Amino acid sequence: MVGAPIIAISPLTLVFSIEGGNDDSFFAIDACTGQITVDSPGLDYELETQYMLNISVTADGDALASASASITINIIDINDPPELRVVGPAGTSLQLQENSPVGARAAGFVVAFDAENDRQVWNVSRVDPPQLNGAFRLVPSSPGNNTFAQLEVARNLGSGFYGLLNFERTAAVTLVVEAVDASDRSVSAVGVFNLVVLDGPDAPSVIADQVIYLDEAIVTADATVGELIGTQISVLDEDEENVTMAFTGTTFGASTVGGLGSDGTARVLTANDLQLGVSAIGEELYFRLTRKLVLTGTPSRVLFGSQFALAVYSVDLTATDQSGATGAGTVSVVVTLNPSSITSGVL
Ligand SMILES: [Ca+2]
Ligand SMILES: [Ca+2]
Ligand SMILES: [Ca+2]
Ligand SMILES: [Ca+2]
Repeated sequence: MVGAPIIAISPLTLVFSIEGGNDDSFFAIDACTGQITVDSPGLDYELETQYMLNISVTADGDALASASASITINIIDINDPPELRVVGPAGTSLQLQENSPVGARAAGFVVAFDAENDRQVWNVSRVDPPQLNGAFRLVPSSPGNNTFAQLEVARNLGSGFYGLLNFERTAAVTLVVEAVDASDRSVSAVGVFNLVVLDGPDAPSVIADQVIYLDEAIVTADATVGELIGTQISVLDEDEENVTMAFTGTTFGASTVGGLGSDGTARVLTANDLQLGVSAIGEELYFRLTRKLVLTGTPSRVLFGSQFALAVYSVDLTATDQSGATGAGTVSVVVTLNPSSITSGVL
């Protein structure tokens, strides 16, 4: 409804019509009551603030008994929500390098086209995959810029195999973005946009929580340098580079359980007791111990998981790829009781 009905006074039946000023057909008039109404959408204060309609009223269909009046319709401005879209380096997606650190910004902009140039409070309200929820924030591209925002890494997402912003695992991310008018929180807009994760170098990752089991019968026998012993150690380089691996220190310390020393003290494991050799090359690398650890004395025996352990060591490893990127990790080396050494009363 636009204003009150047009008033015309006559004892005869009156017929109202719009004769001019309605070029875009935004308005209609009720022929009987003279009530003007909006007839089609698209009224926009930013495009046209005022319309002048020429209204005619005719008595009983008698064209000679008619009058006309010019009616002014003022369009009242309201606060429009912004139109959101992405302007990216290659179209409508943002782009961000995998393994990006906190504060890194994606290429491209989220743009808020707002009729009133209102300041927007930006919010990344949802991310898919969900493990990236809370990973990003949107910030104005420059201080005071109400139109252009950039996506920024908000927290440490890690890198390599365990990284959350990981091209090899999730190259496409979906963002649900909200822009709320800073001065009127009831006015807001939501957009759904794509973030393309770009491939970058990955440091090698020593797979976590690995346990290397060495049988007592092997480690107590004479050493044969170069012989592969124990279960494998897995390292993964997502770029499929070759990786070399080394012990991080020369001494790994004492066993956390039991002991291997003849004097009853826990035997300290050193890098001389073990060596690392490659047993396979590919995206996933397997290293195995290649030298024997010689046990002396009568060790104590402790239950480790489902097996009896003579000793449990924590061994730090450093993996280095062809680009020189390094990854650190720790594996447990467990010397397990060989069943043949079980005699009654020993345990
Ligand atoms: Ca606005
Ligand atoms: Ca990766
Ligand atoms: Ca990569
Ligand atoms: Ca690499």
